Formats: sequence, structure tokens, C-alpha cells
Amino acid sequence: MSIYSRRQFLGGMGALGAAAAYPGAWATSATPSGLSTDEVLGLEAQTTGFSNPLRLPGTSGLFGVLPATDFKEVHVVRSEIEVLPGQRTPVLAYAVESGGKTFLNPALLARQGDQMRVKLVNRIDQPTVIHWHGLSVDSRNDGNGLHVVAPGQQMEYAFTVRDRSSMYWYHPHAHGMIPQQAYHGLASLLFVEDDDEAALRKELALALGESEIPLVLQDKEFDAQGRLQYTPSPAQSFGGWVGSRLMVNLTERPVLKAERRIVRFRLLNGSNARSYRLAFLQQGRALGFYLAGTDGGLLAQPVRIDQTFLSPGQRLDVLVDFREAQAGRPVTMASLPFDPMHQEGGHDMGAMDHSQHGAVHGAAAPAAMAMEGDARALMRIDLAPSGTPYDRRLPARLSSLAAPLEPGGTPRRMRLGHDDQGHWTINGGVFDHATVALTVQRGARATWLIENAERSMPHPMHLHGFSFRVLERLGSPDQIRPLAGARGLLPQDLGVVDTLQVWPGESVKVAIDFSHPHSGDQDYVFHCHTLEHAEAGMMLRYQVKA
Ligand SMILES: [Cu+2]
Repeated sequence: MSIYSRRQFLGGMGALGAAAAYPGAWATSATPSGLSTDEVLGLEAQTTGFSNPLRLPGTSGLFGVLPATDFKEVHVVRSEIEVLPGQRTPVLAYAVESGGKTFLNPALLARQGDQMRVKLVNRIDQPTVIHWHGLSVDSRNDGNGLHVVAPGQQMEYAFTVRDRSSMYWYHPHAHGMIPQQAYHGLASLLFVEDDDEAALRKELALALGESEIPLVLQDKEFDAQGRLQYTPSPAQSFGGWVGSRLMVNLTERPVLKAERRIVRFRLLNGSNARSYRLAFLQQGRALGFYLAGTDGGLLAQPVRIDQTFLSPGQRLDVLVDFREAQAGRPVTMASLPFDPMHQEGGHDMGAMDHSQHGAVHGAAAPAAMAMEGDARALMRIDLAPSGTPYDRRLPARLSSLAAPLEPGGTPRRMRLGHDDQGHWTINGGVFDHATVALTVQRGARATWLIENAERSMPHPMHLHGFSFRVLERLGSPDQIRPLAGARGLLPQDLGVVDTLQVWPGESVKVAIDFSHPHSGDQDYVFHCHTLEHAEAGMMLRYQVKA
């Protein structure tokens, strides 16, 4: 699909007018809904012991920033890094040599239109493959796991970056290995820049690594020697692995120094299974902030909110104006308490995970700390006066993104469920990589209705090959409805997305444009990004017919 036809679709005149449909829908409150001032203060107090400087992308090494066209090979290797202070942690990593420097899990920078030519060299003892999450490339370059790279083997990627500016990411996608490999370190970022992005950077005087900070949220377990532990019980292999040690950019209990100016956070939930309910807190109150973009780039205009959910695989682009915060007091980035809704098959998965977690990890990892949905501080932000005078204002418009066009015809139903043999299912089916479960015609504009069962778990559903738009959210649970505006849509539903959280009981209607410029039939997958759910069957192969 050309950029032009994509713009046409995204910019089509739909029934919704984004600006008109959501006036004041997300008025912010002094304290986030349901929390007392004392509870907020308690969350902030968790950061008292936070002292590890947040790991930031530098010019080499772990998360070093590297133009996507400045290297020829990426090696999947075993390595060791200092994740916890003073300990060496064995990890899997993407290793790149460029300009005499070594990078591990480089943060890649691409311009729209760049030609990516990269050879993947598999130097570990397991099959693997890189999936460029969110990029609209052909099936082979998508790295969707239908073909994998055996140990010692290589694969050439060659594609054009056609997507809107955003923070995408790359991670392994060899079925049977995905949760383990991602958890042990294989994941990093890919920034795409276009003219809207350049304009916003200039307007707000943003600099990557200084006033624009990527934040990768993950949860891990370590043994006493600092080695990562991935030992899911049968219940966790089904429900999802949730670690008790929260990490931001592989930094535990991090501190970030920020100036009192507009700071941009590029958030990725890189956890296997844990969702977060993010807020910025100061002195018992929630700081309002602006949602600027989603998985697939900038919104038409910033939306002011005071909290947002972030599910595995999703990204959010957030602007916080720290001039609104009090000087001399830290700000806490936290995950507010929520109900993780682990209620598959009529029993409470959360409670099950709770007891089993304690059994696996013993007293060293208090079971309560592992509970998804617990109130947890993620990072302390120490504020300093701006080094240079800063009088920038948020632009009223961020991009030309228009309201989505709603295709006609009956929506295709995608029912999320499970069977009684420990599988998660889509339309009753369990993933089989050799079977094309559904076909669509190239160029079709389709509506899908993604329906989650009433007694279930949340499923962050990820579509390969095409980003999409959200049209309507029905049947949302109590903790979601107050955050929604017209047609039940959350602020993050207003953007271009590739990963969509569908809560138990919800039906979410989305519009997908299956146009693309590639010749021949293209095979992709649609799956839950709770990585254990995908392994337990919640993935299907679909084909776009030429
Ligand atoms: Cu799921």
C-alpha cells in the first residue's frame, strides 16, 4: 500500500469527528479515581529507596542509538550485562557492530522511506527470528515465525520503512520460544521519523535521551546470583508469567532527573503478561499529562488525561509538562491498583498465581509483590530547573490523522476464548502454523468485532502486517468505562494501533485496511501479546490473497 492510499484511508471522512466527539470526555481529577490522598502518598513513599539512575539510550552499548541503515548484521547472542547493581546477569541480546562500536539491543532510528537491509545471524542454540512489531512489511520480512532461523543459520531482511513516525519495537517470534527469549532480553526499539515527528521535536525542543525518554516497562525474577528466572507453573504457562521485580529500561528502582519543562516519554510495555495503569503522582495528587500518540504514531491532537492502561506489546507517546509540578518535590511514575481480571473458567487466576508464586520463589519474593494490579511505584523523577529558558507550548495539532472510516458490511467476529485442555482459542481454534485459518482479499477494508468471553482474562490482541483503527468498545468492565468517551473509546483508541487490549466481556470493533504494495499472497498472524497466551494457542495464521 502506498503512503498515499494509507493516508486516504486514515484520513477518510468517517462518521466520527474526533475533535467534536470527545469534548471534555477526559476531565482530569485531583486524585485518580478510587484512590484516596493517603493511598497516593503511600505509592509515592515507595520511591524513598529508589536510587539507580535510569538507564538511558547512549551512543553505544546497551540501548545505544543507531541509525537503522548504519549496520549490516545483527547477531543473536548470549551475553552478560549488569542489570542489578554489582551482579552479572546472563541474557540473550541483539549484538551489532557499527563504526567500531558495539551495541546490544540498539535503539534503531529510521526515516520513513529508509531501506532496511539487515542480516540476522543466529548464534544461540535455539531457533529464533526477528519480528518488526508494528511495521507494515511483507510476510517474509515480518518475521512472524512461519519461517524461523535455525541455530547457526542466517536470514536476510530487506524492506522499505513505510510506516508513520512512531516508536516501534523488535523482538523474537519463533513459536515455542517467544516468551523465554523475550523475557531473557531479546527486545528493543525502532523509531521511525517523518515530517510530523520532526515538527513536534522542533516545536518542543526535544532531544532523545534528554527531554525525550524511552521507557521500556518489564517485570522480572532473579535468583540470588542475579540470574533471570523463568519457571512458570502450569497455571502461569496458561495465565501468563508475572515477575515481582519491576524494571524500567532494565533498571530496578530507577531515578530520572528531569527539567521543569515539557518532557516526552515513549512508553513500551515489554512485559510478557503484566499490564500497567500508569499515572504521574506528586504530593498526593495525580499530575495531568497529554497523550500524544499510540502504537502507530501521533494523534491528531494531544488529549489530556491523568491515567492510562498499557498492555503487553503496546506503546504510548506521552507529554508531561513538569512546569505544572511543584519545584523541589519528586514526581512518581506509578502503576495504580486495578483488577487484573484473571477469571478464566470461573475461578480467579490472580489468586491462583498468587499462591503458586509464593511456592516457587519462597520468602525472598513476597507473593503479594508479584500480583498484577497492585499499586506499585515504577520510577522517581527528580525535578531540576530548566537549564535554559523554556517557554514552549504544546501544539494544538500533532498530525493530520483523521477519524477512522467505518467500512460497510457485517463485521467479521473474532471470538476469544479457551478450551478445557489448557488452550486459549480464537474462534474456537488453537494455533497451527501450517493452517491458514482465514483469508482476506488484498485491498479489502474490513471491520472485525473482537469479542472476549465474560469469564476470561484481558487479551492484548496484535495484528501483524497492518495497523488498524478502533471504532467502538462495548461491554467494558467497571474500571474501564469511567475512562471512556463516545462509543466507549479510550483515549488510546483514537490513534493508529497494532495491539488492542480486549477486556473480559468486551466487544471491540476495529477497521482494518488490507491494502499493501507487495506482490503475491502474504501470510501473517493475529495473536494475543500476553506471550504465554500466544504459546497456549491464542494465535491464528491468516492470508492476504493477492
Ligand atoms: Cu491473551
